[in-house]
Amino acid sequence: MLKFPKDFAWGAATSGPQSEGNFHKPNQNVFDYWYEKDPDAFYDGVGPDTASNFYNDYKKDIPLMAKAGIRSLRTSIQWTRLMADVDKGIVDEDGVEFYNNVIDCLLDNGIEPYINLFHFDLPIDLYKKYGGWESKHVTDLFADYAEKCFELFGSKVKNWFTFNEPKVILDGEYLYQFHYPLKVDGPAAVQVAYNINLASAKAVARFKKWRKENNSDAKIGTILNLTPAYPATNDPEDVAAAEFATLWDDNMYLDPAVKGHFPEKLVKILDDANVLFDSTPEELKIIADNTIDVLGVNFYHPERVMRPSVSPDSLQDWMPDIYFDNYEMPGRVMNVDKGWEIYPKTLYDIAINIRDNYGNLPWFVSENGMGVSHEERYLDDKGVVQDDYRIKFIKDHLTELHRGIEAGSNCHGFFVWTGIDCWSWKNAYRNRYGLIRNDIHTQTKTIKKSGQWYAKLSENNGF
Ligand code: BGP
Repeated sequence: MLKFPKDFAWGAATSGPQSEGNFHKPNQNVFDYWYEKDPDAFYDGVGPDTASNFYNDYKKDIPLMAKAGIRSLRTSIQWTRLMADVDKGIVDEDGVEFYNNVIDCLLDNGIEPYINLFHFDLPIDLYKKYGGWESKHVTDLFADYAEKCFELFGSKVKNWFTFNEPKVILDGEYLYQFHYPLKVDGPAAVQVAYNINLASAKAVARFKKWRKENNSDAKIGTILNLTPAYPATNDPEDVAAAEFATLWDDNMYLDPAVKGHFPEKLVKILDDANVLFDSTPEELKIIADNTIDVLGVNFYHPERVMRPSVSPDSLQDWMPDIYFDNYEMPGRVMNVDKGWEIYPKTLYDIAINIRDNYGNLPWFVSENGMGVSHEERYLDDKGVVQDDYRIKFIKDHLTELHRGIEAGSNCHGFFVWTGIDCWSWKNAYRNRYGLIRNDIHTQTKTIKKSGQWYAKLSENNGF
């Protein structure tokens, strides 16, 4: 039996936009806006306007999650729901009431709320007016919104997070065109990465001030999808490519958040390429002074890297692709539905990296899970999805995580993605991740075999 440390947090993660549905929301985010323009891209019987109907169903959904052993729930507040006016920072009373009710309901059901403030859901108005994360003004608006959240819900929430996966904002919105505004602009991506780090540090600064004034013992962190890059071969060119990929994809966010500064090697590379972000000494001081208390790590698959195939001369503008290429390892174990390699050992490597290179900061797995399509094929005659593949996936990852903890890494929780099947940015409802099945046409929710297993896991603090 693998036992986890005392008070280990067994949780699940979701986000506001992926679970709530749009009901009575005063503002549109980039996804609502895009969905209105191109519904087919995000629709699979149900779109983000309904999602998993958590807005209407939370009073039923939360006890069901408790039944599946979920003792902590990470979700996000939607900026566009909380604020009546995102530009002026005026709150919407219905939004405030909704999040208050959700937090109360979680606590009443013995579930600890972990609240994230930004999960890809930029208010479209801030994009149209200011250029979104390209603008430093938006970093101040974000800090104002964050402060409102601390004031409104801070007496009940002990775990706050600023951003989910900043890297995906760059990849999707500024490099590889899978999130709105579908740009290809490498230099803008560099500035966006800097601005998001700045916005996060500004929110942390507001939090620390609020915490002091209110004598609170709450914690703040950020959520990163870390994927240490493994080189395809030992050839120095592949090794250098993997080193750049780790700097660009991970350390660009991890270092400012934990150490208070950007990695020097990366700064030099960007400077040499004439694409270094615009910064001021005052901003760099905000970043230096406002490091996080705790780190959330989302982990799904490793990153395998080889030397680049793109030559700088073939591009009009700078792109990170001139330093590395992704590589598919022959013989890899795959989740074929999602197209992701399954390689749990990376979780151990992440644990050791945080232990050795990031001051053994407290951290937890803030997302890990397996997306599978057409799960109705696995329904038994009682209507329960027999998802043994998901149990195996989680067990294999927990085994590696446990090894990392035994080796001294300071990990205090594991949050599966996700509690109840939810809508996805890229896949709508094609791949399901939940411990609880959602029949999206009737919004009927039923615990899967993995949910029954998770209940025992969290009860026994191990398996
Ligand atoms: C993470 C996101 C989640 C979630 C998950 C699964 O990157 O933080 O929001 O969607 O990935 O990925 P997908 O939905 O693309 O299958």
